[in-house]
Amino acid sequence: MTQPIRLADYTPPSHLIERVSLTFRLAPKATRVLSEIRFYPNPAVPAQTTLRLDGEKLRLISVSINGAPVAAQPDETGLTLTVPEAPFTFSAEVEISPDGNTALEGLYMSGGMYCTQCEAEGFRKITYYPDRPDVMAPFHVRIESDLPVLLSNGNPVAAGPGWAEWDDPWPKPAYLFAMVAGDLVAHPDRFVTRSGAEVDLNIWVRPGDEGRCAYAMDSLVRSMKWDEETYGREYDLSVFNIVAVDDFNMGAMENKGLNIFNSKYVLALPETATDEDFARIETIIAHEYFHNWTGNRITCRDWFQLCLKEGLTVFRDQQFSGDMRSHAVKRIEDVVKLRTQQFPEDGGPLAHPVRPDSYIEINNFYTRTVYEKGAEIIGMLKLLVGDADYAKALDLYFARHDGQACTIEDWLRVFEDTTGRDLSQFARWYTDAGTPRVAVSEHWDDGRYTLTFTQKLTDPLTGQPQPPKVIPIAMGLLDEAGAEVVATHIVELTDERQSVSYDGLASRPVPSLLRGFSAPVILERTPLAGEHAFILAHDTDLFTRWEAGRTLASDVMAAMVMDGAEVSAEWLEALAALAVDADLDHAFRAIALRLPSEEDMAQVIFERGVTPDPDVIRQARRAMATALAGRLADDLPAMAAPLDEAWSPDPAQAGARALRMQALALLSRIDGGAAARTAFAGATNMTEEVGALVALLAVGQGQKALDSFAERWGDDRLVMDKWFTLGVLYAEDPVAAVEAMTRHPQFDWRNPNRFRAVFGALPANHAGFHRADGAGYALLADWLIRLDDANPQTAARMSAAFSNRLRYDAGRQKHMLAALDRILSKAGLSPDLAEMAGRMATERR
Ligand code: B3K
Ligand code: ZN
Repeated sequence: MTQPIRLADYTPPSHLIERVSLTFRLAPKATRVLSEIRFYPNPAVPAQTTLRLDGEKLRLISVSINGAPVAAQPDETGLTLTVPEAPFTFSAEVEISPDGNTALEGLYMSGGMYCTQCEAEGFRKITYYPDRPDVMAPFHVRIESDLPVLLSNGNPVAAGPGWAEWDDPWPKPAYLFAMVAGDLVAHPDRFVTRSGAEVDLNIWVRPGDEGRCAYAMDSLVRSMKWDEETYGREYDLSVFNIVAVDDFNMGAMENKGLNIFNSKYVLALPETATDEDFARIETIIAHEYFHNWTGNRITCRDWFQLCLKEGLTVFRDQQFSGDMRSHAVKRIEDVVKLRTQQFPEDGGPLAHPVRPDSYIEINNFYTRTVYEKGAEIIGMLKLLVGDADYAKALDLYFARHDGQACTIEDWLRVFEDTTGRDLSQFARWYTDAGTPRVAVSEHWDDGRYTLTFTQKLTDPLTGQPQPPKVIPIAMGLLDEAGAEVVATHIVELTDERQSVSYDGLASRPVPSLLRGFSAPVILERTPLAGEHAFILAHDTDLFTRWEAGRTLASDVMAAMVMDGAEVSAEWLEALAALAVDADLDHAFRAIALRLPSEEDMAQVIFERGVTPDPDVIRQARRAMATALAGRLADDLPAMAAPLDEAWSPDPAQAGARALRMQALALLSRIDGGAAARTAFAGATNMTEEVGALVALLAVGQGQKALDSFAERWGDDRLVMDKWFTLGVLYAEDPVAAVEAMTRHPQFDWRNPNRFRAVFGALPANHAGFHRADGAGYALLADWLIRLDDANPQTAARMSAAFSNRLRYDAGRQKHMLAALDRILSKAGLSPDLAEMAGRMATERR
């Protein structure tokens, strides 16, 4: 087993780099990479005469030091050299085969173009180098190829027939290196920074796709402007290039001046992309752009500090999307994602601190915890210090650390220096894994209302108790008429048990707790009868209103599943009132009408000490939807009627469409799918087309529509990914559906988008994946084993579907464990998948 890397073992680099010069002679099977690297001894450490360079899967042609050839013997992971004590120039020539690179890390080919992905440790598959983020250098790159478009980081300096040169003046770690060569066309634009610098913007795509870039470009321009206005950050090169590629392991990559994107997050037209796709494009474009400062100008000292750039950049993209759209709805969406994905991660075998202290494969730590919980920590910090000090601290962060590779300690010190606060207790959010639980009890006594909060913190992996954290609880109090008697304020919890009292109240108030989800915790509180419905109807905070509706729905579903209860009339009335409340924003009504997912319900029921039965959950959820549709029967036809405006990506219109699609889905529960069939036939954009299709599929009426969808969109790769997903997600038997999909002529399992379309949908079909006979688990294991040979990173990431094993009954657990054991016994298993499957298989209650 590969040995873990530990944060405690960090040592600074022996050598630093003054500048790097690279030449690429591109050929699919035999690309030559020539490097010239000017090293100097790191003044911060004792002088050393040994230099270790990382390098993997490279054919070494030659090495020289200061022009003199040296006989160097590489091993599996790199090269050790004896070097002078003074500065020296290291030169090497290596050969690599981008064509055979199916792992999509390093230099690889996608659809006839060359492209790169270096984060986290892909540069070592391009040439020998100290491939660690704390070694930063300016890069000069020459590309030789007959392909018409040759791109790298920084500014273009010169080009001729068959070659181009680029220069990136900003010192950067190798993980931000990028190079692209291909037959590409640009969707161009221009941006003038607030200090007057002109920037050429280009989105590069394959010929034919240039008409689908307008929304991504518009998002980029808005992001650039927003970062100037909100954080005072300007762009710092004369060009900013984005390239869309079809084969990509994740969403996108923030390489300096040359972002590389999964084409799914660039290309969009109303006919081919849903409103959700548009929103995701906006967010991801912003996220990668924002990395220019939070990630690139200020980077991480080592990969344990990944949340330094990711948590902060996610927080920034969430702020941006909130500013562009509705803050409340954005917050609700983010919290749903956090609770569905991050909370279970933080309570299961894959739990780790936001700043982990060890890893085997760093790619396995690009997790919800590092990203989304990392962003929650920034949000809490901002609430605790206030907006003005947050802005000051950020200014200090940029001024103090520009050009450096930093740690979480550096980040927190900036806030301590700005505010004078001691953040040592707050720092536990970075070092301690697990979702805190906060039990709330209350006492009413003649005008005095007291709330007592008790923190319950346990290490999810060891079961040991943890010391209390700093937890900001945003709250207010309402009177019985729904008027706010105490406005929103922050109660800062620091002790294990802490009380807060409010005096002089005329009557017992209703508390509105954790407004805006001010901390990523689980509140444990027994509400008084009718309280959720009251908050849902009256609270001034939209998040808390939604939360009350969500809790009410979970309670109803749990009672149906656990005690065979009926759909509750209280819930129906409360939700129906909200559904037709014209004072509320459409997007909010749409999201409030969404029922908790089957997966969410499995977790809720498990937490109540009962083993979830996926089939029973599915039945209960359907019964609730049908009852809600019945209650709203008179209103649904009008709510589901087409919009009479020309399509626009505008958030208000997208919100109206979302509500319409919710209504259509409910309507199909009671009209046999009639309205959805009409909507599908008449759809003029992808949101309506998919929305109507989903409404039909969810009631078992969608097969014909699904077939006609494939006929219509057979030539469109991104749209066909949706078809592959929907065919599995809504199948009564997704195992059979997946088997059929994998035999489809367009099923290309090496393409991560296509693989994810099918095998991401399988576990998302909760009752189907968790079939009692284990066939869902076995099928996923078969394909992960196959994918692992080609693409370990994506195989490892998708294996997390097995992480909730202990939630289920003994039979399912046995089948899941068998699937994991089969993965673990595969000959030649990658360290990536071995680490993930190993952690999941060894989990004990
Ligand atoms: N920084 C990249 C993620 C790289 C993942 C490497 N396995 C994208 C992002 O977070 O912006
Ligand atoms: Zn990022």
